[in-house]
Amino acid sequence: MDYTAENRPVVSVVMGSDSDLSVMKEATFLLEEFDVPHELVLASAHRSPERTRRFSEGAAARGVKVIIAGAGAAAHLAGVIASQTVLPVIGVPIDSSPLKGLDALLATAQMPGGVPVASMALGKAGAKNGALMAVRILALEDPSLRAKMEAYIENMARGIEEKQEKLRSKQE
Ligand code: RP5
Repeated sequence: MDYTAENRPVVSVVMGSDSDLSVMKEATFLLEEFDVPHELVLASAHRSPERTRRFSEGAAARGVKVIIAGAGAAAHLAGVIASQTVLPVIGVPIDSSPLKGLDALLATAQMPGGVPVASMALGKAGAKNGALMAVRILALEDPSLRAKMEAYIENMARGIEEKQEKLRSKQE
């Protein structure tokens, strides 16, 4: 990612391991679709705590407005980041463990009172919704982004109408 002023990331997509990329790229695809400048960051709450701390404490000063953090297993990444920044943190639990993500889901959702993490669904749907949630937050202060989100929602509804039409014509 190019860190020039006009291209500074406003969303950080953070993941605990490069093995999470196949899930978290769903978030970056959507941010690209909405033309939201973003960055992809590797930081592990357990394996690189110092790097995670530096990222969390420095993100707001770099112009980042929303953080999406995906991790699997004992997924502390989103919570640890949320404890070290005032930015909104969206957690994406990843189904990368023998417990198939139940561990990550609970670790992401069950934050103690005082340190909020907005937990998404497990896996790719969660990564996708994490990006959409970030766009909705940014759209509060950005009318052009709000218009894009409205168009996205209308387009989704149109897709259902079209699929319904296809189903109907197959049944005839
Ligand atoms: C977590 O442990 C990561 O977020 C990943 O989902 C999981 C496994 O990591 P690797 O052993 O594949 O690097 O910290």
